[in-house]
Amino acid sequence: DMYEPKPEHKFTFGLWTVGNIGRDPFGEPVRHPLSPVEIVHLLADVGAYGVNFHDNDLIPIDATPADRDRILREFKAALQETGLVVPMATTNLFADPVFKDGAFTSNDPKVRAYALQKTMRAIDLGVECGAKVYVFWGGREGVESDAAKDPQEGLKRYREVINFLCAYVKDQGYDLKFALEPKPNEPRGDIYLATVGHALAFINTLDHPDMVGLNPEVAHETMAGLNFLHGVAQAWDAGKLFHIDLNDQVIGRYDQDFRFGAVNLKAAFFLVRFLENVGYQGSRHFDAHAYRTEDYEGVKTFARGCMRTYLILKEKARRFDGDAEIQALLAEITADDGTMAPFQGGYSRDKADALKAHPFDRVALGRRGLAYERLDQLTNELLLGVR
Ligand code: ASC
Ligand code: MN
Ligand code: MN
Ligand code: MN
Repeated sequence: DMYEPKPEHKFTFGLWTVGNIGRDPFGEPVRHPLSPVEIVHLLADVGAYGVNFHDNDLIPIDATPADRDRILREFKAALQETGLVVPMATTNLFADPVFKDGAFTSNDPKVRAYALQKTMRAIDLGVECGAKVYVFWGGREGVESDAAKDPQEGLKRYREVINFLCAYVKDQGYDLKFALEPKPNEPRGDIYLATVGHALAFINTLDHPDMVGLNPEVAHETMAGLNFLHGVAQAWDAGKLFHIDLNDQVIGRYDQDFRFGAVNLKAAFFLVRFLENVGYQGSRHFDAHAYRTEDYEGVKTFARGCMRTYLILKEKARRFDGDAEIQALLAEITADDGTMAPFQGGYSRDKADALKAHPFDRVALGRRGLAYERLDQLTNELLLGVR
């Protein structure tokens, strides 16, 4: 089976993804909770490469030190047994009531200090399990009312904590990079660092910008109404695509975290093609969960579906790039007769003067049809399996 997941594909899932019990704001859980060890075995069963976690997916927030040691021992034994690895870890800074007004950006300095303590401990735990990337999803960092918090103050607090934690990682000698995960809203009315673009600009204001990159999520940029591929491309261009959260989402709906490819197959296709063609080496992490209608058989179908769709789209990308008609169209669209070479590249005064004096046939340039309709239809037909 050419669509079978293999370790080199670097497919990972969070403990919280296949472990999602289907609670929502209107309804109780529909699946019984699985232990971390059971989740590791489920993921091994479906062919995943790795498993990621929030600190409290693994160790309950109120665990005793003895609980912690036992759980960690059992979890590591399951990793040993299955060969799964832990490429990424993160902190749960959103579920407990203490974080109702944010963690790093809470108005309460005690909450901010507690969040910092919790994150240092969670970093230690993640590194102990082998994580090389540490994700920051600030789900509660924001407001419902702008009367409550000055957004400049929120950003200042955020920056101070990320700077502190970068210094902590260096001081500990950890081999660990940070990845900020933007989201525009939900669970807060408005969340700080709402999109990839916001986060990229913020990184440049940090003490150690080299240590900090992005973990863009399909659903989150889509919730903001944005083109996910464009955000990913800009993160890649900036050398900041440290990790990626794959799933799917309908614009304008609640935070759905659907199976990869469940909504917008064409967008998923161009995303996979991008990741494969630029040579992205990081995890293909699925931050998604099965529909609330599913039992654990359905959860396995969901997880297998995420990986299988990725691999099918990867094969489609190979065909797109090898399709003579599509490639001929692309060559035609980007054709260059070389006459503009004197005006390209960096600035010189001579070049500027020559370009200012050059006559263009504006009307002829504007009359040219670009055949994007044909290109897009060919793309659809390739995806629909008739070419
Ligand atoms: C994460 C992450 C998210 C959130 C969410 C928690 O670590 O990437 O999008 O937490 O999945 O439910
Ligand atoms: Mn999400
Ligand atoms: Mn995510
Ligand atoms: Mn999520």
